[in-house]
Amino acid sequence: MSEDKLTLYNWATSTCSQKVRFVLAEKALPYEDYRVDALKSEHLSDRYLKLNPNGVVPTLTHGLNVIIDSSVIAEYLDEVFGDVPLSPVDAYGRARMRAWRQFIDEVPTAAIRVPSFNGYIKHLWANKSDEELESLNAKRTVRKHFYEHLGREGSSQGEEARSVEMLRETVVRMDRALADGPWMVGEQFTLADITLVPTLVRMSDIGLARVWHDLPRVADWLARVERRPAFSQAFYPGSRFETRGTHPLATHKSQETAA
Ligand SMILES: N[C@@H](CCC(=O)N[C@@H](CS)C(=O)NCC(=O)O)C(=O)O
Repeated sequence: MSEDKLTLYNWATSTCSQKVRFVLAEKALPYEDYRVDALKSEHLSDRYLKLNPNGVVPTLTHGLNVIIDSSVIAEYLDEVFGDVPLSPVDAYGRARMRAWRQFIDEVPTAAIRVPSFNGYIKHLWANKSDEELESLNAKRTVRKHFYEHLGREGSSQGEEARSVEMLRETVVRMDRALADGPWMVGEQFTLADITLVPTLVRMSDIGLARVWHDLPRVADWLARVERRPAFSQAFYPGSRFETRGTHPLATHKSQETAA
């Protein structure tokens, strides 16, 4: 194995994977795009769990190094491949960027799972027997109780409403920050912007763009993000829930990608 080779274990529609693919594309880094087969629960296989004990995508390998957690991967890539910097040079700027990362990981990233699961993912469970579901859950590590709670029915309407409330809180904060833009922490396009993109794209794809209907700065930010060349590389055809005729969890063979 080449010492410097980058491999991203991911799947097309995973928001956390989209974040890392966006970083790789901004930096024009070539990597092997290993598509984990979600429909076969490859992320819960013994082999994958050795790489990522959380049983989630993405995972990055860089030579022999294994890096997990999309925000950590994003920062790792920015530190190691600094030619196209995605973090402010000053400590205060970096602190503001990281405060966004913390908020995004805790609030909207968790919130968006609820309508995503209810609307698009739970139908995958319909044809599985109770035994199959139980044996899948038995292999889960950090997500075991989350999926046990969702069961076959998904979240209640109340939980869904609370998630939308948290997504609204997110875009209101974005709007405030963008008043001093053009980007989330000022002049520079940073990881704070990239970390928000998959959530807003997912919201847009599942009919939640109305949540920012009165916040034109957020709409304008998203339009500018979508015009960046990295956007279409991270969100290639088949990687969005809106893509008609393509299964949301469609997977393809592992392939070499020049990001
Ligand atoms: N904190 C992790 C979360 C990753 C995560 O939740 N990945 C989802 C896809 S976006 C996943 O693999 N889910 C698998 C499952 O729920 O079974 C990260 O940021 O990488």
